[in-house]
Amino acid sequence: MNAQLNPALSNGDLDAFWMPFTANRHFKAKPRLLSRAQGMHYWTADGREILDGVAGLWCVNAGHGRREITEAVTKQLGTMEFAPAFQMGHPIAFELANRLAKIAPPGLDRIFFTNSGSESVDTALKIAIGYHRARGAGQRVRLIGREKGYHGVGFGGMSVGGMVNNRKFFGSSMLPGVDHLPHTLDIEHNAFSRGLPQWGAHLANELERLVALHDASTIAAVIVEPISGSAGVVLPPIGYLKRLREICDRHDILLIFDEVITGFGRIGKPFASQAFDVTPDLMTTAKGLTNGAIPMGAVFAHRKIYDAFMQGPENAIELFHGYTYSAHPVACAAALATLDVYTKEGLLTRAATLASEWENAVHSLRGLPHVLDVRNYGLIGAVELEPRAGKPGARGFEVFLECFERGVMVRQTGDTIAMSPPLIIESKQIARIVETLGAAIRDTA
Ligand code: PXG
Repeated sequence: MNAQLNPALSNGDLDAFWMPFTANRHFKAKPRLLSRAQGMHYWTADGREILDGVAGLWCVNAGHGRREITEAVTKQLGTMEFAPAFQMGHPIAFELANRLAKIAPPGLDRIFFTNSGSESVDTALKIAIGYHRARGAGQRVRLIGREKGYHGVGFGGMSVGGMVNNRKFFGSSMLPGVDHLPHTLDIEHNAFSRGLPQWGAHLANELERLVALHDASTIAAVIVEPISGSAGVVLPPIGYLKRLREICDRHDILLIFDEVITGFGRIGKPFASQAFDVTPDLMTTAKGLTNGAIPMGAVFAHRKIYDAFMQGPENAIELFHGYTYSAHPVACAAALATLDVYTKEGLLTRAATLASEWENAVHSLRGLPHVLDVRNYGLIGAVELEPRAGKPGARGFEVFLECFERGVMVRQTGDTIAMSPPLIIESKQIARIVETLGAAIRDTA
């Protein structure tokens, strides 16, 4: 089977790679190998064209094979492949931070570089705790996440995260002192909402309950995704994020938005905080920062947070944190070229112009067998399917496989199918994704 899909691989060749978040045995028995990509498409190892309905993994926002990014990376590799960022610097790291500061939400103009979303999250959590300590409130160490939240796979991100499978296998090896808000997915009240759901802003008041339980003086930060992606696209009810912001302000708690998925144009503004008009104190990003071409993440910190650290002797390190590859020159080059592409092609706002067409398209799936809910915002869409009796996730996986067979790549989490195409998508491709998904749902019914 393997050899048939890719003549370059014999059966045993698939054994060594322990694949992440993958059903390894199922995959290796029937692999789906991608070997080339351009624009809106992948090509499989056996030459089939696949329309990319998920921008790789929510990251290739400008589409695949962007010449400008390839050239910038190649040039940087030829000029200086690596330079340390600990007690040393290189110009394009500063140039990139300045460029990012210009598109950042108000005040979030101090940028810390990482290599992934998980690292961005753990960095932001550490900065939040360090910030309070620097201000003489070292007892504020408690972190609040949310059910169904996904904040990567580091111990910090896992602890504040709220997806059960990502937690339950790792025993009690969680950060202490973490609590969770309830999630905002409520199909009973909000099924088939177009855009943000009406019902549920009051769920933010649960933060007051946690403050009453733990006392504000012990809480460092609240972290939420403005829109949860991994959990199957969970939208914030109208007014919910504003209310979280107000409660955090009232109690001097930092608000962290995890914009690893929503950042860089996914919902029609550079960042979701701008689309929703709610400004966090810290913002985590990755993915679209380099169009997925080179791993990189960035934490955007409010200037007041940076300034709080800038005290003590001038020759002392202010934040004992960083990665060998923080501000890696090749990643910086990729990010700068990516920002150029986004700017030149208006991609940071293009999702806003496509949003209503996208909304109509995905909501056309309402009424198909087993469709319990359809959710959308910007260029994000999700279809929630009724689980097969006693087999949660089985229907979702079948629909995902059927779409792939039919030449469209979507994402599956449990029985939810998520879509987040490159922001360069054209109308006929929107139609193709939705028609294919509809056919797959009908055929697997
Ligand atoms: N925060 C959020 C909100 C994310 O969506 C991470 C942190 C972690 O990023 P890294 O770069 O460490 O993976 C993510 C990652 C999916 C899917 O299927 C989503 C992610 C990763 C893989 C799959 O929806 N998001």
